[in-house]
Amino acid sequence: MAQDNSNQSNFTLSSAIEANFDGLVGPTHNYAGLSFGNVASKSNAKAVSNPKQAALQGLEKMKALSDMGMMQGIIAPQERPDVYALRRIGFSGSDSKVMQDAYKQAPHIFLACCSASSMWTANAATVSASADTSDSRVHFTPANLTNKFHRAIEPAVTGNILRAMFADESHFVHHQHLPENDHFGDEGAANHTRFCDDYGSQGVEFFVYGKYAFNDSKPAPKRYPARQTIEASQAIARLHGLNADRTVYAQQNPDVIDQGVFHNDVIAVGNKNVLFYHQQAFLNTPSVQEDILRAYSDKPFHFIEVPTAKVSVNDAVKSYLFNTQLINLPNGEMVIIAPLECKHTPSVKAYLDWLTSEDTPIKAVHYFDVKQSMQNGGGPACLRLRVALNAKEQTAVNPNVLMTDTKYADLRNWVNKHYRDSLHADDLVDPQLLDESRTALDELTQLLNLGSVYPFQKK
Ligand code: SUG
Repeated sequence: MAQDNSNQSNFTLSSAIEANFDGLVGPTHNYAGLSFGNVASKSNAKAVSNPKQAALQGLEKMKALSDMGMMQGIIAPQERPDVYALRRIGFSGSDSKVMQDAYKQAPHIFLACCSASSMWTANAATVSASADTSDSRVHFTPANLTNKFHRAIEPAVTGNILRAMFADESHFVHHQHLPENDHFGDEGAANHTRFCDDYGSQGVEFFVYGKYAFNDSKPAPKRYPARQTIEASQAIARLHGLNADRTVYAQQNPDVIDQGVFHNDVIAVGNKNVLFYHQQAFLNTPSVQEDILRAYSDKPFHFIEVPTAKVSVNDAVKSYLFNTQLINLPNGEMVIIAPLECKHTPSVKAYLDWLTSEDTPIKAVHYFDVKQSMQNGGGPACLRLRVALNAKEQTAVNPNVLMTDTKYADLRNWVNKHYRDSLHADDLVDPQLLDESRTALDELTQLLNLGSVYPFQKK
């Protein structure tokens, strides 16, 4: 497979856009029930997965957005099983002995080290547009994902991959992830939204947190964990040099966290001057609206609130109505990229039909099958990291990570060549799977021209 330097994408360079960088599903995609508080992950624990189908479903969505004229990028998966994490906690010997011993002695830890969870790149990092930052560069901070062990092993390699994609220091700044402690629990862009008139002008950055790390008197969920702290959100805003007048913090409603809304992007999504959210999303909706309007200088803004009477929190979580991508097509039309589950949930389908037939900024819904990811609680919005880029920044992105017709064909071939079409938790201990994954990733780094980003390449 040759490197693709041609620009055959349907995306044409324009003044400023918001690009989507989707996580490519890794070869160990499986259902291990690792995410307490994430209903789908828990209820599909031990199901047999299909990594090949998962990766192809993700590629289909990327290609479709690229065909709509959107700038679409690809974020490489991580190396799994993570034998380095297992060595760090005392397993030793050959890679295969490390895996066998961990599987026998600490099966849950072993499974955590096998997760392909880096596919959900909304959790890869928080990204601030250059129009919002004090040094007029795009800032990236990988999420530390401290709440879940299987995710907390992602940030270092995420940082390597992002630096290889956005290497030009005159445009891009990469911070280290926040300190690895619940105090600074950070889940990245899943709890962050940007509002703007157009993608190139200064916007409002909106951070949603689940709890205060240091204030017991504030409300917090009782059943499931709040993964994001306000302390983490404030640290990101400081690191990125955001203007305090254009930064808004809002607390998620702890009651919906307790109903399975483990990230804000499961209950709200924003784009341009639109916030689409459920009536129960925030702890104090009137003050959220007031704060956004003030930061947005009282310019026209659309709050589209979905009432509980039309869509219950349960249906929203089941269908992932809000884990949709709200995007502006090159012709300016705002559309929703939704999972098929929205079409199959009657209350949600009825709501979306109503929404797009009324005089609202949202004009159409496009449905996609991303079921393999959905079964682990990851919808279309979880699978992508948004990066607003002006014209110069667009040309500074590593061109090999962008979707083109050739890249799509190459990646499909790559998946078909290296991925299994069935994987059960017991298969993960097969040393052959580690070899297969490393061979696949080594080839992928050439295809995406990433250099050496994985520990196995740095030996
Ligand atoms: O962190 N699921 C992921 C889903 C992440 C969704 N991302 C956003 N909402 N942005 C999580 O809970 C499940 C893995 C397993 O159980 O095998 C998992 O990690």
